[in-house]
Amino acid sequence: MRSGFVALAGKPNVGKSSIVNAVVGKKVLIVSDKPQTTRNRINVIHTTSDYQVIFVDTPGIHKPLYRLGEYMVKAAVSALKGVDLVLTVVDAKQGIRKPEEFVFDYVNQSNTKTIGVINKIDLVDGERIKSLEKKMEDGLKNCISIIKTSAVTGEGIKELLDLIVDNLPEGPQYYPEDMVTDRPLSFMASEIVREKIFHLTYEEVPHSVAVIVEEIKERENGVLYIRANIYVDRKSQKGIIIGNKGNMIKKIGQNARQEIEYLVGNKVFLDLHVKVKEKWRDKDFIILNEIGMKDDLRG
Ligand SMILES: Nc1nc2c(ncn2[C@@H]2O[C@H](COP(=O)(O)OP(=O)(O)OP(=O)(O)O)[C@@H](O)[C@H]2O)c(=O)[nH]1
Ligand SMILES: [Mg+2]
Repeated sequence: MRSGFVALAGKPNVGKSSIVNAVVGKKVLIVSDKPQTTRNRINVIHTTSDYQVIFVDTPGIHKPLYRLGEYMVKAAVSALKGVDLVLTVVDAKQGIRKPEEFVFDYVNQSNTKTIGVINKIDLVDGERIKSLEKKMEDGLKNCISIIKTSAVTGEGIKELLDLIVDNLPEGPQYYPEDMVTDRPLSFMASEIVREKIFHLTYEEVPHSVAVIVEEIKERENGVLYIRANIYVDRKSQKGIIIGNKGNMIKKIGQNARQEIEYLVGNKVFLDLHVKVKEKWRDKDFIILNEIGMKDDLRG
């Protein structure tokens, strides 16, 4: 059996989480069109009878403005060491400039072998892709190959997986074969709520939101009860999240509930509460850290 850990590295919004979802063939990680969607390291496990690939998804590497951002970049950079392979992802449309070179520097410093991934090729022409390939070859010192993908059309995704597996060492099955992520249900549910907020709100609002699941329990009628707090960092944002006559919170709740029901294969009652925690991104950003650690109350 081949097995190993494969970390994703790249600027925010290049499609790291989308690529992982495309490779494993199901939506495990949250995705949005806004940068800095992913805030924590999350392992996604893909097992067959021949191999086990553990994808280590990471926050986008950027120049942080808040302590939360510092934490995110630290989580991303530290994930590049001690893995078997790094996928260095760029967005074909955005190209390779200073922020990408900033990412390349971290990948080079990690001394881990890397596959360069040019993603979003559905958005550009062949000439552009060729020039990016050259820039990637020059910029990444331990680059073993470059591959072109579209996480949206699926182009190049199978080739990427084959290339990853070919470059993994022989090793044990680290996780049970039916395990998809190392994070508990409480974390995955909070992520789904946060994703819906990312999809429905704009500008600073999505970035000012943290979601923590406080309670999960199965009720006697078989419904899974989930209580979560949505934290915003300013009073005015509480009104935006609740919306006119509660329309926004209702929409967030409906969208998130449907997806959590699909995930757990059970009816869900989602009980959302909005709270203000002033400037949490600089003071209490650590709460984000805890959500992954909290016991999964359902077992
Ligand atoms: N057209 C196109 N869009 C893509 C592709 N891959 C991802 N996207 C879109 O790009 C946006 C960002 O995708 P994510 O997967 O959230 O990006 P990320 O790199 O994980 O971003 P962070 O978590 O913020 O670091 C989403 O709107 C995706 O739908 C692609 O191959 N083609
Ligand atoms: Mg992401």
